[in-house]
Amino acid sequence: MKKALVSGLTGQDGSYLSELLLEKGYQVYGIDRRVAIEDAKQRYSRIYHILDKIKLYSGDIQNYARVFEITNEIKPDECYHLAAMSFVATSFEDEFTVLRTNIEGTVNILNILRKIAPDCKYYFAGSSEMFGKVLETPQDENTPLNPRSPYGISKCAGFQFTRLYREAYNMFCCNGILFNHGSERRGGEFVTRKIAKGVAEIKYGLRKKIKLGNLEAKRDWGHASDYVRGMHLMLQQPKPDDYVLATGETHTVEEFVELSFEFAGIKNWRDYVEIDKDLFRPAEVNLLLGDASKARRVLGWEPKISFKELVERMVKSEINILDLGK
Ligand code: G4F
Repeated sequence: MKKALVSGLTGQDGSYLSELLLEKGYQVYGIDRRVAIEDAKQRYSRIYHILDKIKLYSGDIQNYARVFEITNEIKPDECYHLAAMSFVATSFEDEFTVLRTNIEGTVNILNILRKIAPDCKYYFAGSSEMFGKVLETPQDENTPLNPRSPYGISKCAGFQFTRLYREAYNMFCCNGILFNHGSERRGGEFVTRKIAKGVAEIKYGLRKKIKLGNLEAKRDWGHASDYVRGMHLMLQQPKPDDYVLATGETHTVEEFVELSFEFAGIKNWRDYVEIDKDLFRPAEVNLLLGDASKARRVLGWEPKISFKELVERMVKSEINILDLGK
């Protein structure tokens, strides 16, 4: 039985990846940062259905000694490093937490693997946010990095460290460069979930408006369940490498809003959306559009869920939650 260690297992991607690894017969271990929420159903909402099949170790990736202990006990065959402070807007407010979690946390894991599990295959969750103010379109593995947020800068550092460990220590280290991906399990602060939830609440008369920032930004949005398949495939190749995962389509935030209202059966969406200047970022990434040809060619990866289906699933899921609560 292969052993996989997943940091960030309780998050959106971690939950889909764990399901996939369990299906494939892996033993799945997670590093779980303690937070002061006592209700396990709420805390582990995304993984509650698989909690008895995985093993969670309490720890923080910023704590070298603890991660060393955990890794030493498991001796994983594969390590998927997903844990991060992943919300771009907050990264402008609290740069220091981003640096510690996203850079120091990543170097901790890499350094520990080098010392006690050098044959472990390693995946780093790189991000299209690293392309920032894009220098070419579409973006692929050769597009220069040009980040525009503390989060983007931190991901560039993690990306470069991952490459460095591959080249300097001959370790099996891969970078995924993942474009935006949402799902029914997306965190509430990201724009897709915020819109889907807001639209469902408007439908049920629970609120009148959704406050949003920049509606013109363009993103390449896929479904997280497709992207975790790509992560796993990267670690099954004969050689480590870096891969873009993206749909190859870009849509504005406005299109996401418009379609969400349409799926909820509400007309005249503009009547329900208020633009809030405070939700604009000090520096915005205006356009992301990925070219995943390499992943298609080498990994045989391709996304199955379209933009339209992603929006439909997210809106319907929020409507269902409210239906169940009635
Ligand atoms: O949903 P977002 O917060 O995602 P963002 O910034 O693109 O980052 C996500 O994708 C990255 C991959 O490129 C990941 F690495 C990262 O961890 C995260 O998953 O914002 C999307 C767009 C932005 O342009 C933002 O300015 O939506 C715009 N937006 C407009 N109104 C808003 C809002 N974003 C949020 N979160 N909330 C708003 O009210």
